[in-house]
Amino acid sequence: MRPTHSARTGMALILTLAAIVLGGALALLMQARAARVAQAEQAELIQERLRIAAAEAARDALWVLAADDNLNVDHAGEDWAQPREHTFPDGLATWAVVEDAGRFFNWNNLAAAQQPGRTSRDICGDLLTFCGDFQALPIVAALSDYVDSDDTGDYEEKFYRHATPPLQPPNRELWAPGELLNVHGFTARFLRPRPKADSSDMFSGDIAAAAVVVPVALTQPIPINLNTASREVLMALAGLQHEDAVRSVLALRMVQPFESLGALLMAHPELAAKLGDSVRVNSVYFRVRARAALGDQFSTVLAWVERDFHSGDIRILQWVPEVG
Ligand SMILES: [Ca+2]
Ligand SMILES: [Ca+2]
Repeated sequence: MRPTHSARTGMALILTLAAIVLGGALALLMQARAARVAQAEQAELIQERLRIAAAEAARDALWVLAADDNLNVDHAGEDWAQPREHTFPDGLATWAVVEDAGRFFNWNNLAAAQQPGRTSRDICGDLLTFCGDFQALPIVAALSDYVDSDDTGDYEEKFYRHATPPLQPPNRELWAPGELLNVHGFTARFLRPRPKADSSDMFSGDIAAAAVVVPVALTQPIPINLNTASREVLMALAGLQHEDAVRSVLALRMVQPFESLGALLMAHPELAAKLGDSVRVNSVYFRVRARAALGDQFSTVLAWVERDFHSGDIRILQWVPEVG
C-alpha cells in the first residue's frame, strides 16, 4: 500500500524535528568545545603572565642584591636579604627571596681541592652528625668519589657497575640537588626537611636547610659566611670542641654583624686560627627563589648567581623556571 499524503507529511515532520534536535546538539557540542578552547587559552595566558611575573620578581630581587652598598660585609639585616612580596590589583601575587650560599654547606665542596687543616670531608661528616646522622662516613666517602675527578676510591665506577639501573659516577660537580639521589646512601627520606626540633639538642639540625648544591665548578670550597651560617654549619666548620666559641659568635652577630675576620680573631683567636680561609664575612654566590601565583596557578624560578666581589655585577649561573 502506498503511503497517504498525511503519512508522508508526518514522516517529513519527524525528519525535520530530528534534524533540528541533531543540529541543536551539534551547536551545543561546538559551544562546549569553544568554551574549553577559550578556557585553555585563558589558562595558558595566565601561565605565561605568571612565568613573566616570577622572572621579574627574581630580577627585581637581584637588582637589590647588585645595589648592596657594602660588598665587604653581608648579613641577614641587609636590604637584599629581606623577602619581597607584591600583590597586583587583579590578585596576582609575587614573592622573592635571596639567600647567600655562604650560609650553607655546599655539597660540591667535596669536588674542590681540599684546603689545609679541616677538609670539606671532615666538615661534611660533622654536619651530617649535627643533623642526626651518626653513620655519616660512608655517605661522605660515596659523595666524594661521585664528584671528585679521579677514579680512586671505594665508591667509584666499579661500585656502581651492578646497580639498577647501572650508572657511572660523573666525576664532576653536581648540577642539581636531584643528582644526590644517585649517590650511594642518599635517599629522598634522608634529604627531606625535618620539623624544627628542640634547639638545645645539638644533633637536631636539618640537613635540608643546612646544605645546598651550588652549581658551579670550584677550585676551592665556597667559604662559610660567619654572619649568615646556621649553628649546625658553624659547628660543623669548627668541630665540637669549639661549641662555646660558636655560641659566642652567634650571640655577638645578633648585636652587630662581623665586619671583618679581625673581630673574630680578637674575640676567639683559637677558633679564628682553626677556621682560616674556610670562613668569610661576605658572600660571592647567592640563590634567588621567586614565585608568582593567581588562584590555583603558579610559576616559580630558582636561580643561582655569582656576584662580582668588586663591582657587584651579577652573573647568572643557573636559572630554573617551573610552572604548576
Ligand atoms: Ca653587603
Ligand atoms: Ca671520582
